[in-house]
Amino acid sequence: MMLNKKYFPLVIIFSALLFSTFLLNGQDLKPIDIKLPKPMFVGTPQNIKVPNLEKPLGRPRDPFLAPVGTANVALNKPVVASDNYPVIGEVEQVTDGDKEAEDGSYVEFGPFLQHVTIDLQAEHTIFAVVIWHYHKQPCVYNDVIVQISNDPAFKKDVKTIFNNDHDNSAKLGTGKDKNYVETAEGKLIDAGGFQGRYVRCYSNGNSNSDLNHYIEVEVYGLAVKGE
Ligand SMILES: [Ca+2]
Ligand SMILES: [Ca+2]
Repeated sequence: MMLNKKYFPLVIIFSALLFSTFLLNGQDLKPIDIKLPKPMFVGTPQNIKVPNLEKPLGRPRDPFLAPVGTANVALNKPVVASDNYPVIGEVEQVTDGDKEAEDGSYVEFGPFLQHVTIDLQAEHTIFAVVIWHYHKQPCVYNDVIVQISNDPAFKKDVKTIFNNDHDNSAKLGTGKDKNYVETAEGKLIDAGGFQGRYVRCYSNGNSNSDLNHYIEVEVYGLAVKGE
């Protein structure tokens, strides 16, 4: 059967949508390209007893759109940690590009509230931060707080883009974000296009132990023009 001619414009529009980038507010947007590590478990864990836990999506996360050219600007960038002597691994592993769950691919920091700070080495407009704490077994990290600043000490000009510290035990303000189960997908946090040179991530132990882990942190952004 021949396609009726009146449908041709629809076919053209549909094809254009499929093969073009998306356009929003005059900016070309494209899904950011996140390379995922091999998953170590499937399905929804039922045995994690944590309040205010986000219901797993049950399917892959939707693509995240950001301006064309947005890339992981944290790769191989310097990292400093509140715990200078990791129990296992090295602080550099936070940005070394290895996101696999195997032993040897994570850095383990001591108990209580700890943080890592990534220096992007220039101010960037940041659209998303993706965090893999640990994904060998399902677990939930406590007091996950993610901030952006131009101040390496995070004393001023601080934008908090994620905070699930519901009881303000970290004393950085009460957070309204949900607890979540770690998976190979990592946790994607919408950074809202805030600008800054430093990204800091907090945690305070997890549902399996009181230790803090990082496999990788990616920061999807664009360098601020003129730098
Ligand atoms: Ca890594
Ligand atoms: Ca808390």
